[in-house]
Amino acid sequence: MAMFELNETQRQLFEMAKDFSNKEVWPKARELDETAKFPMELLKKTHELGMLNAFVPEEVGGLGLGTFDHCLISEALAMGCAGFCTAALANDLAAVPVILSENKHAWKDFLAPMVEECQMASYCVTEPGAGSDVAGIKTTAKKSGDKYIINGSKMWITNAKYASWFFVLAKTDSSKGHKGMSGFIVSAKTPGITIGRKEDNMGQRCSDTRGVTFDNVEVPAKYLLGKEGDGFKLAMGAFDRTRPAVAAEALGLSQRAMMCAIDYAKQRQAFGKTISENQGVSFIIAEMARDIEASRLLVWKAADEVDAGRKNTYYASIAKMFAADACMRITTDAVQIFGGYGYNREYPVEMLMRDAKIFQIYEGTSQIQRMIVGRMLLDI
Ligand code: CS8
Ligand code: FAD
Repeated sequence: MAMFELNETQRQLFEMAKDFSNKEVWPKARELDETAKFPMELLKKTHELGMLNAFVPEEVGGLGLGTFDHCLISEALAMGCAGFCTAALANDLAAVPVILSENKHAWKDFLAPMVEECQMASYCVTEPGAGSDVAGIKTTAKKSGDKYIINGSKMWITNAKYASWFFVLAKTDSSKGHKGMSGFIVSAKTPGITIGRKEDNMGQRCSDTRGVTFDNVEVPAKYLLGKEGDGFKLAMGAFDRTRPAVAAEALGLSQRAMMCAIDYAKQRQAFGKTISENQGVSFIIAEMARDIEASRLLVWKAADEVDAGRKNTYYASIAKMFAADACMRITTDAVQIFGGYGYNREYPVEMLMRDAKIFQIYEGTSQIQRMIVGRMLLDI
């Protein structure tokens, strides 16, 4: 692809996704925020349009979309509602380690059905005592004949109540640190799984976040992903593909916040003219546009690198940290442009600002992205 231009198919995909998002998602965003209701109907429509679970490989009937195309979908969906977009993206996060593992049993039994019907999935890595430090997890998986027995607690798991299956990272050999970790695909119907209460989050309130407990959960050995010890790298490898998509999600939300700010600035009167006529206000909007354009180029670069088969960890972290931090700044500035009305729930920008915050926390905090890039540049 030409680095600065979409091809015709990508342009059509982006336009279709934006059209759906503007017409069907954005009008429901406030209600989803107020009710915190899981957006199942919208997810079903997204599935019908072929934009949910689009990562599923062609070999098992999916579209097998690459990360770049996926980022276009994420940007567009997040312009409608970031919580809804997170629910959709969490499916991909769960699916990527399964795809990377090339476990064909898992592809057939768990990925193929996601093409047929609108099924959800979860990525279970974080625990109450370990988030940034993935190597610090405590969940164990012990081999017993042709099964593994999983015990432990996961925390902050997106889609947990609605998931048909979970990607679970667990320790198969506690003496080996990250090299003793393994990844499993676990059916949500397996006895011993307890799903916790829905967490009452600041933003993206329609997204479903819960704790998940595994108490002697038996998993057939054929659902071990890769070999024992491959889990940490599969869990990290997923981020190389999903951090660009999360950055694209932040970009979409930023875009919506700028659109709201421009509309408002052009109609709000103060001192006998619209506030947009003040250079002080136009500079805020110009800086929003600058950061949106830069975020998009970083997302495209990070996605293009991994689609081209090159290691993109560095670019994925740069894109994620930049787009997340930019989104927080842009949504905060959008509230500023709305003045007192920005601080009030009758207008949408306070919701956008709350929705933005999580981008600096999940999929690796903004500090962790800096740590990854810093380590690579400084060889530490
Ligand atoms: O722990 C790592 C990290 O990334 N921490 C952040 C955790 C995180 O991002 N969690 C997100 C959870 S999911 C979520 O929030 C979902 S939000 C809802 C859905 C949203 C929509 C999608 C770390 C800090 C980078 C790793 O630190 P260390 O423990 O110090 O490990 P390292 O020494 O760096 O690496 C150990 C080995 O792993 C290999 N590695 C590291 N990164 C990668 C990637 N691909 C493949 N392999 C990787 N990216 C590394 O090479 C080391 O291998 P060795 O062979 O042992 O040398
Ligand atoms: P901690 O790791 O305790 O960090 C606390 C603070 O310390 C942060 O500011 C962090 O940046 C800082 N810090 C930690 N270590 C360092 C360091 N070395 N250098 C500098 N600063 C540091 N996880 C999943 O597995 N699956 C999901 O689907 C999922 N969805 C989520 C949805 C939501 C709404 C939320 C809130 C979280 C979700 N998470 C999920 C978990 C998320 O990835 C973690 O919350 C995140 O990685 C941070 O981990 P922590 O909360 O344990 O914070």
